Amino acid sequence: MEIIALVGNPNSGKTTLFNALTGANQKTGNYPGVTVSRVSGVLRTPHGNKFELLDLPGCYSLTPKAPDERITRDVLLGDQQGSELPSAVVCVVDASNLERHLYLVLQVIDLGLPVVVALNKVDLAEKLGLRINVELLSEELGLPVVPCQANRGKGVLDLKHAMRHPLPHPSRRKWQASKQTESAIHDLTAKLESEGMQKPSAHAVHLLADAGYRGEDQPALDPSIQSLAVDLASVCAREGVSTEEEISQARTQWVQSICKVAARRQGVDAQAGGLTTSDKIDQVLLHPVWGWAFFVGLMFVVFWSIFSLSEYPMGWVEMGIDALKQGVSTLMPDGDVKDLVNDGVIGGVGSVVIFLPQILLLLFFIGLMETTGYMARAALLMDGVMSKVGLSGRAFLPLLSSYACAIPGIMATRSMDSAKQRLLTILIAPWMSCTARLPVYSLLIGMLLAGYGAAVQALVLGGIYGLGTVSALFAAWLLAPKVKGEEEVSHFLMELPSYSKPDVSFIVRHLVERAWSFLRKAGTVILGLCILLWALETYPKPKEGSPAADDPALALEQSYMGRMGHAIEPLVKPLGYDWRTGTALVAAFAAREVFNANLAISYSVEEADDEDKFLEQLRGKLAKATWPDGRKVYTPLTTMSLLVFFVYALQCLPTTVVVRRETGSWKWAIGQLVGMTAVAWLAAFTVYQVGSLLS
Ligand SMILES: Nc1nc2c(ncn2[C@@H]2O[C@H](COP(=O)(O)OP(=O)(O)OP(=O)(O)O)[C@@H](O)[C@H]2O)c(=O)[nH]1
Ligand SMILES: [Mg+2]
Repeated sequence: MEIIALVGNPNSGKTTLFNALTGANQKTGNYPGVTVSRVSGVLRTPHGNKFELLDLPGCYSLTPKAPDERITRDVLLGDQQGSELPSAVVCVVDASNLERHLYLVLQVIDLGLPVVVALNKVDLAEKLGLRINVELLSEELGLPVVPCQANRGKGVLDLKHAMRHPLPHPSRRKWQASKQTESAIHDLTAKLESEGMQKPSAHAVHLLADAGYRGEDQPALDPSIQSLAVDLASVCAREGVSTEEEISQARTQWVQSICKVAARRQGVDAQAGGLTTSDKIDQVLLHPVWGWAFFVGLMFVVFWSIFSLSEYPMGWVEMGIDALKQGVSTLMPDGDVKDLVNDGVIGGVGSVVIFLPQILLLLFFIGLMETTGYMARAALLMDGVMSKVGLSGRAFLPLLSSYACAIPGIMATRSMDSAKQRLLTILIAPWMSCTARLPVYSLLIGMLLAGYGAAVQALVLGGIYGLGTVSALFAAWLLAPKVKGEEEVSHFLMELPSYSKPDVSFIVRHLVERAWSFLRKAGTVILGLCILLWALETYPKPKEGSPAADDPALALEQSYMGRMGHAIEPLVKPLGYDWRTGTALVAAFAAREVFNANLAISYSVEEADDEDKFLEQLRGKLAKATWPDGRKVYTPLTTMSLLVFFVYALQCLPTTVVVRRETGSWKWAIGQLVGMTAVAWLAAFTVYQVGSLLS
């Protein structure tokens, strides 16, 4: 299938357009750097043509600074292994930022590929009073220009019409450089042609326009060609001409001259003194005092809602679980199968699923920040704090998405241009508490602070997230001198997108997807582990007539799990945990949520107050648990020690695998796993032991 690639500056709306053209539901967001890998889908035109459509990471130019931009360049130059050269490119241009975005269009034209320009965000341009003469622009560029508003689906059909066979002809190069540069382009083109290379002049221009490209290893290029390019560029340099500077200037001049005639500002001139709405909002939200006040207030609202707003949906889930338990109790005959269903399946899986509403609420707030454009502001606000510990403000967005899950957070570091900064960010990202920890935090905070209102619980939860974050920043500060790379933290230059209304329908679609994937995980991995854990805690069964036959607690101690638990008890006892908590902690290395499930299963033998609802029952059983000498296991100190353990422990195998892939070395991945787990143990130990001494 022929390939069409979507290319454009970050945040121009490529993924929104990709979703509209293919019916996919890829993640979009109102900040630069959302897409960090190549995603493909199928595009069908109204004429029956079928193409493979590629959504690519955004880039400002084809001279990549960050790993994600490199992906785009490699696709366009046909350098990516296993990928054919695209037959055409759709350049997505933000109409409200025409001048800057057209520069990339010129670069793509210079590659000799057929181009269609999607002039997106025309609504924003209109608000700014910008009038763009589409016909003139199309004539000057020598290619089709289709105005569209991707987030409303406007212009999508016209775009499909423009992408049918026969594809438009490639446009000609627009600019002219000095005699020296032109002659270098000419000589290099001749050499490439004699080598039988496709699109020789396009490659010649690219080699001379990008010193990095001709200087580094290119598997698709003959080294003799690269050395000729280096020689030609140095001949020019001796004559005082830098080929890359000259080509870049020639392109910029051409773009400026076109924008002068094709784009006109009407009415209020926003840039000449008048402030746009976004500017006015930013005067408050980026204010050194009010900006911070808003940020802290917002965080409080988020955590408060997790406890208060989620009450109702959690109540509904609870009712469902209770009804299921009731049904099983009355319908099934007593025996092992009933115990498995009640304690292992409903009890175990239920103790995880009940926290789904809280997870969705947190993701909803993250979605709001992402789609309105507030994320980019928060990143800017954080820049000052981050630079103090040797991190760039750029690290903020990957770290923020790690609160949802560390994996996309770590992937998002691909848009960071400094390798050192990127590695530091990857190393600390798992200390941003992810949603898989939320069920554990919530279960424990509910026990620790039973009887306190949502506001107090919110403050403690906020404190736990804060503990992870502050520790991560501190770790970055400690690690910064140990990681090789440039010392200077590069200045944070992030484009601030205009604010937009939250895209609630997108957020809701995304939440449904997340809820579905959570339930799938609960129904497969967690269910399987629950059954396994139940079996380990039920077998071997005590012999008839033995003391354990009449004492479920003793039977549990003699089970496989009981024996394993006792074996690891010396390791967890100094942290204040009994063997049951210890095994739950070990099981949580498979998936953090399994901690709840394992507690629910292993404490199911405790007496329950039948009046209570599911969650109160579980907390009630935990609260009743005692050591052999009668002391309570779940004292406030033990609970705090557990909370701290979960903040720091890296209990997530997929994260370790992704860290290995993104850093290219097991050294960092394993070092991170061992380091974080060791810190978790030490921190929990300190909390418990110091607390015990003081109390
Ligand atoms: N006002 C307006 N907003 C749009 C339009 N098209 C897309 N957006 C919004 O622009 C933001 C960026 O869209 P994305 O599709 O994520 O942009 P992208 O080019 O894929 O961005 P990166 O992946 O970061 O390079 C989102 O919040 C979209 O909802 C449009 O025509 N008008
Ligand atoms: Mg994108």
